[in-house]
Amino acid sequence: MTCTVLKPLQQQETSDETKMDRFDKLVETLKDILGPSSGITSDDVDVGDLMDAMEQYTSDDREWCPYAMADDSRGYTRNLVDEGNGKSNLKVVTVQLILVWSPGKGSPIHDHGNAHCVMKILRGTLTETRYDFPDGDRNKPMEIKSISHHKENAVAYMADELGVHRVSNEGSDFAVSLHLYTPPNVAKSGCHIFDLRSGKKSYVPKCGYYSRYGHLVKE
Ligand code: 2CO
Ligand code: FE2
Repeated sequence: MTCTVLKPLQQQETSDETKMDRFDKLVETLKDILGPSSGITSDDVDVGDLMDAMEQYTSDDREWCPYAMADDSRGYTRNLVDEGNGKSNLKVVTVQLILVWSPGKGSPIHDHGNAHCVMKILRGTLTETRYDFPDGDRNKPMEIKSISHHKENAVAYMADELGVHRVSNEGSDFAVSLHLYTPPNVAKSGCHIFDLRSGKKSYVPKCGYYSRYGHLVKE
């Protein structure tokens, strides 16, 4: 198995197929939990069940490494793990991504397209800074609402009701996280990013993927 996020010495081949399957099982479980959801609105999703399933998984880098493509020329890479159909309909109701965060870098301040975002830290620590949605008419710096440090194996939730956020990796090595979005509005229609100093909002029509199912696409 090749893995770009870990240094060669940190990589270990494993012949333990049961262990190798645990991450993929989590991805399937998360998709199954969303089975009865309509996929049209985000109202009928039990976020608690999704968070519980993520809590129960203990990160093992050998399991998720094939998806985790690192590129320190970028703030972070977005790697598609699953575009899921719920078990009871054929509509895509969720997208699961592995994000690889370059040391000392982070995302712009962004919204989440009126969808649920559940995130689990697979490696390292991520810093999340939340802000209120800026008042559209006023040109003024965005105010920090909270700063959290999410450690390895922690699970966090974000949605537009809670404001907007920036996620960054203040550590000295790559950090990795699993993100589930439902409905997959950002994948379909993009998101907005916000300027810290003015609160000015810009539309980003496509939040591309760096890899899909373990294959580089560098969108
Ligand atoms: N929402 C960001 C993205 O999908 C990652 S920050 O965590 O919500 O690119
Ligand atoms: Fe986000």
